[in-house]
Amino acid sequence: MRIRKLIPGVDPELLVKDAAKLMPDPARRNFLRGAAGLGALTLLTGCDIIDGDTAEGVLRKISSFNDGAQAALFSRSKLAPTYPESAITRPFPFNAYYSEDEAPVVDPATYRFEISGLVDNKKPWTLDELHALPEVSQITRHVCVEGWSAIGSWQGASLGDFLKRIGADTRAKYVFFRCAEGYSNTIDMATALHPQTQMTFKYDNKLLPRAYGFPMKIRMPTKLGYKNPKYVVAMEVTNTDRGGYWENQGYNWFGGL
Ligand SMILES: Nc1nc2c(c(=O)[nH]1)N[C@H]1C(S)=C(S)[C@@H](COP(=O)(O)O)O[C@H]1N2
Ligand SMILES: [Mo]
Repeated sequence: MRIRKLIPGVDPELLVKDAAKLMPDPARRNFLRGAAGLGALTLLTGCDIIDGDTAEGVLRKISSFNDGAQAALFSRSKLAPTYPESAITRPFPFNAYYSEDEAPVVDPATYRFEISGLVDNKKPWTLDELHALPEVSQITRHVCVEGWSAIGSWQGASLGDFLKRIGADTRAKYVFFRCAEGYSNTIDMATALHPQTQMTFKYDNKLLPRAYGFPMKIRMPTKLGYKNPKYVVAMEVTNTDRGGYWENQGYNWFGGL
């Protein structure tokens, strides 16, 4: 533990409170809130809070500590809960950083799913080719950080199987997705290979409506809503973190549930 000096102009109590909010597990959160102070923060995160760090820098260190902790705890075999048809939320809510009438319109005839990076076969995929992949289905809960959640029914193909089919290097660290309107996400390879991670073409057994991401979204019931990209047009398998729309604005990178 090496705290040499407090950050000038920053109230240590407020900093600890902010840090507590970023903690993934309640026990640690409470420990921090329980007046343990900056020393406890260093103890818990192993972050060396040194002279000259800004408050933001400290919070960023804790956030990346969380990413690491969450990634270490993430189990490829632990499944998100599934639900019966009767539990489906109707109508399913729309969410994006714009209103529903501004959602991108993708032409199915000219659509190509572009593949790049650490992959043997980079051939772009047409929608018909994607629809011919073996179908998997899930009824799972989508959780949005804006304070709502909803149970939906999604059908598509297993992303893990697809990655193996195209000869992706599954030892690579990340998979990056780019969307029609410029939204994006980078996810960790363990989540990409998770058995419930789905390249989704249908909602409730019908083609994905425009609002829900036509022609393809990536559905990850182990991740928060903002990590589930809609209108996906390109994928890159990479060892470089390409960030994401909300991640770049400070949302937790791992975004696990
Ligand atoms: N391309 C794209 N994907 C996106 C978003 C977006 O704005 N653009 N918003 C994310 C957020 S914050 C949420 S909660 C879900 C909402 O998905 P839904 O409209 O199917 O409920 O999409 C996620 N994926
Ligand atoms: Mo969200």
